[in-house]
Amino acid sequence: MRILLYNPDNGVTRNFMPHLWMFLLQALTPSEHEVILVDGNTQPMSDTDLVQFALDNKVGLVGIGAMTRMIAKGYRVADALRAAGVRVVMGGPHVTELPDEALGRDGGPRHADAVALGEADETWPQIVADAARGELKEIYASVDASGESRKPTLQDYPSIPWDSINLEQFNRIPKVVRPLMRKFRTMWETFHIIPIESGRGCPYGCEFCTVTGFFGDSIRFRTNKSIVDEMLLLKARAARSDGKIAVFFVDDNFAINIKRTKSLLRDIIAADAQLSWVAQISANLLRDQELVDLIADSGGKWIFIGMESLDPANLASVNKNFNKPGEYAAVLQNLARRNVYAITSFIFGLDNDEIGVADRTLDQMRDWPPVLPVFGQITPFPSTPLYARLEREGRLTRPKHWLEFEAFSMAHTPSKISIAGVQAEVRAAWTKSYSPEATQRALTSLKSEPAAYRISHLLARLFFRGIYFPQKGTWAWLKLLGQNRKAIFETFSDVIAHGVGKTPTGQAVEFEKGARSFAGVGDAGQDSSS
Ligand code: B12
Ligand code: SF4
Repeated sequence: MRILLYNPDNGVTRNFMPHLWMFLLQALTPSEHEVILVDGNTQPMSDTDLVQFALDNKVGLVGIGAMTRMIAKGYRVADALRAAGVRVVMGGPHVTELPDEALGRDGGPRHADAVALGEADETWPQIVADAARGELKEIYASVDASGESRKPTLQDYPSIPWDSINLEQFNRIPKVVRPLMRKFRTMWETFHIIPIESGRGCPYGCEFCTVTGFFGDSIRFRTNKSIVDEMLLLKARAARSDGKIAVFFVDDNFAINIKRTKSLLRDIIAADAQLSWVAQISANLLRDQELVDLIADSGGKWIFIGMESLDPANLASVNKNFNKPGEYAAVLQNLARRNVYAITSFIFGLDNDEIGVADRTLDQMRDWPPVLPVFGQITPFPSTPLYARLEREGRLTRPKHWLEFEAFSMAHTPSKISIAGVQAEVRAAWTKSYSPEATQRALTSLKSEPAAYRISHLLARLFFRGIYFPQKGTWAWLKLLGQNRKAIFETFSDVIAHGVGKTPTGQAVEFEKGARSFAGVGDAGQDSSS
């Protein structure tokens, strides 16, 4: 049987990396079946085109996985496929939270032949076998002999064949630029950001989050070896191609068990498996100096920190008071000391927010090393404690907001500010954080660092701006580059003067293995990794 795994886009927000679930399910598919991957973010297709694609390729089963944001498109595509006689199974967080909606048991139309609830590592082979026999059931859930929900241990995690998977659709280097990259032998003809998970589960239970409900509060880890092997495969692939590969550890809190994380990072270093990586880690765990050293030495470049708010009352209101805004400056300095920087994520519209929250947040950030801030507004996702509370309080204005998706548009009434007020604050925060002046300030603060870090910030800032202000087409990009010409000119002048990997005072840095591998300078930092 030929299986199509499809990840819908929503036409508004784009993902910068492929979704792990597709590669994971592909790796878990028995070898007699063939799997095709289509990500709507990288291969946008209309519903009709996708149906034609499925029919042309004689697809026997389509698997659709979607976050809440993409579900409306997911349902539309599923409807079109089913109307053409193609069977559809849906999985992922949204249908797990609302299976009745997908199966048309809530009074609405039916969208899927079957749904996979929760983690599908164990149920997927069963779904495929049932579909091949023409005996697809409606609901698949992983349960033990007594009917209790069972979570995969991750101890027997499949090996994802990263060395042979066709990643062409996920290359981040625009097609028009690739010939130039080839001609000048830059080794940047391809650039892939690859998702790797090292564990699942989060015990914190923040009010707005679906993770504790979905993955559970007990944490499960893969073995260090299986993660290191995956990185070695990717590293070998990057070396074979004229391109780069970076890794996004998609764990919700990569350092939730610091001892385990340190042991993993030590193993990555010992195996020489370093690739540049990004991970999500909460600020409270980044006080640990040795952890930060290991992060840097193992290739860590950016740490995503869910700060949410700088107001302790807001944090308490969403059960996230393990975040301590008072320690952020020190934590960020500790990271920057090793040239590791933070992507800081904020949510506006929390119950204690008032007009001016954007400026108040940006004012506090001025003392920090340069960060990549992202701003959103609080969104009640189905099955979260937040959704239940707002429903009880009669504050949901669009209770099924996902069926009428609008980016950056609220679905409930905030307490001390209007919906329009929150949206204006989010806009102001993005505008001010990614203005050419803000980018120039960020790069100036890095002037004693090697140009590699300034290039990394410059590029990241140009792309991150696009999360809120989508930059579509060559003209939009040329305009953006023109607006930031001063920062671009200064960065490239620095490259010409000192090279990419040297500080203005001449210290050499091996970017991929962390800032402290100074060639020709005392190697004081290496001890933490042994
Ligand atoms: C990485 C990640 C991202 C990446 C992008 C996604 C990507 N390319 O991987 C980034 C950082 C860009 C991102 C952004 C956002 N994200 Co996000 N993200 C994640 C994260 C941390 C990991 C996803 C992952 O790979 N998990 C591991 C895989 C193996 O798990 P999985 O995807 O759930 O798949 C398993 C099952 O669900 C199932 N399955 C999944 N699909 C399918 C399909 C079929 C057919 C079957 C049978 C089974 C199946 O099988 C898999 C194996 O068991 C999750 C949290 C989490 N731990 O999952 C949040 C999460 C998915 N994100 C979330 C949110 C809210 C967002 C944002 C809206 C945040 C924001 N406010 O901006 C944005 C939206 C992005 C957009 N494009 O619009 C929510 C989604 C909640 C929901 N109900 O939709 C999650 C769950 C986190 C949370 N706090 O609740 N995200
Ligand atoms: S927001 Fe982060 S820390 Fe809080 S429950 Fe979700 S994954 Fe855990």
